Parts: sequence; structure tokens; C-alpha cells
Amino acid sequence: MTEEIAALIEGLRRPQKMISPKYFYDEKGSQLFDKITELPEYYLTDAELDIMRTRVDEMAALIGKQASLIEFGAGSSLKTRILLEHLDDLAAYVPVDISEEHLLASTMKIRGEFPDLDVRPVVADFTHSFDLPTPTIMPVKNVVYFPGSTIGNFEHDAAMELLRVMHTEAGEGGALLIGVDLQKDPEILHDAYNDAAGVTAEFNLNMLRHLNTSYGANFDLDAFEHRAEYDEDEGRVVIELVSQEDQTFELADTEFDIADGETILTEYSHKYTLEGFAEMAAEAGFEVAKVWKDADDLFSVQYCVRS
Ligand code: AVI
Repeated sequence: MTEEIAALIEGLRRPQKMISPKYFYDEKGSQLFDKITELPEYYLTDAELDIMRTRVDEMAALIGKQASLIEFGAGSSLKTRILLEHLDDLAAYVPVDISEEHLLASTMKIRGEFPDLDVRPVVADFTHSFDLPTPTIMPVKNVVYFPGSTIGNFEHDAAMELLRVMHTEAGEGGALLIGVDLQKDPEILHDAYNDAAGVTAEFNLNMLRHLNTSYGANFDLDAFEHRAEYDEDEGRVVIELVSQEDQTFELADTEFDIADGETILTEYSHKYTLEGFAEMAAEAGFEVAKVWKDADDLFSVQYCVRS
């Protein structure tokens, strides 16, 4: 049995069954996520894009000349392009992703659009520290870029671990530019994860289809329902699949029982206060030097320097 299958089985044997959110993203899941970012209720992408478009000159001034921009993730987003268009004197751009295929496809696109940029992709799991490539020009500093508030999908300890990896990769004199979603009216949060068109529900259920096709599972997709609720005490949206009956399912020849109403936890999406995030950043060795927010205070992009 592979380590991956063992981890999946272990998650489904817990009192609160869980499946890692990484299983959202097969080809169909990635397409559904792209659709989510275009939904009227999903304010995150629009708010972050708005911040990038209006404040990118200030970001470029802080990043300075001949920095190396290290993106945690494959870097195919519009936000990355906005940043690259305004950073005309980068030493290198280093996208880091676990999927070689995804990374090479987006590297080709970026090289096509920015022919003078030294693009140095790194295939790595960025939750652990990794070796940086040596660009032709020696960078003045490293700036880690982590857009999208993906930090919010990590539980506290894992988010701290990730911030520490970013601190290591930023190195002496380095910085972090990060998208951080903010706590807000619970109704706005509820709607963002329970859209009227049902795309988020489809995205959540698609995880079971993915496990059926690629991990030897036999989930009955009609026997589960999407649920996303904001837990105000914990400051996070809890995303689950709720069993609609007492049933049994299999994964890699292992059988599991699930009761009517019992849930499988598929994702947390943490929402932060500015103080709460600054505390976490400080614990990882960063000082928040600048915070940009959209006009409605929904989302933030933060520039953190190594303290
Ligand atoms: C990728 N991540 C920041 C999304 C979020 O909002 O937490 C994933 C997502 N899950 C449901 N909708 C969007």
C-alpha cells in the first residue's frame, strides 16, 4: 500500500472522517475551481485582483530591483501576470509546484509572454523546504509570493509550518507577499461557499468522483450532500460532505461505515483578523510592513519582511 493510500484510509478512520483538500484538484476539480472564482458570491478573487491592479506600483516599489520572485504554486493566475508586468527588473521568477505537468505548462506560457524573464521552475512540495535554483543574475533579495489566501486552507500548525518554510526560502533580507482573506459578515462568507448555481457543491462532491476513478473508491455521489458553514469561534468556513443515509463505502479494498447525517470533512477555509495574521507572521519571523485592502475590506494583500 502506498503512503498516500495509507493516509487516505487513516483520515477516513478518524472519529471525524476527513479527506485532504488536495483531492479536490483533478482536471475536473481544477476547472470547477476556476468556475468558482468567477461566481458573483465568491468575492475573494475579484477583491484580490482589484488590490493587485490598483496597488501593484506600491508592491513593485517595496520589492525593488533585481529581486527573485518565488511563487508558491504554479503561477498561472492573472494576479501573477499583473505583478510580473510591473516588475520589469527581476533577477528571476521561480514558480514552485508539486505537479510537473502543471508547472511546465504554466512556465511555457509565462516564457511566451515575458521572453526576457529568467523563469526557473522548481518541482517540489512547498510545504517542506527545497533548494532554490541559481539564476544568471545574483538576486538582491528573495520575495516569496503566495496569492489566493490558500494559507487559509491549512490548519493552524500546518500554516505556521508553511510560514516557516517561506521564511527559510526568503532568506536574509527577504520578504513575503501574501493574499490573506479577512473575517467579515458571516452571511457574505456563507454565500461565498454556498453559491446559488451550486458550483461549490459540485466541486466538493467531485472529490468523491476523483477518489472513485483514481483511488479505487466506490462512493455513491447521490448519497452525499455539500455543506459549508462558518464557525465564528474558530474563524473558519468548515466544508463537509454529509451522508444522506446509513451506508458503506470502499476505498482501496478497505470498507468504511458512515451513518445518516455523519460528515466527511473536506476543507477548512480560515478567515483572519489583521492582528491574528500579524501574530502568526511574527511567530514565523516576519514583520507585516504593509497591508493593502479592497474598498470593502473583504480581502488583504500583505508585504511581510524578515524581522
Ligand atoms: C483555494 N482556496 C483559497 C479556496 C478557498 O476559498 O478556501 C478553495 C475553495 N473551496 C471552496 N471554494 C473555494
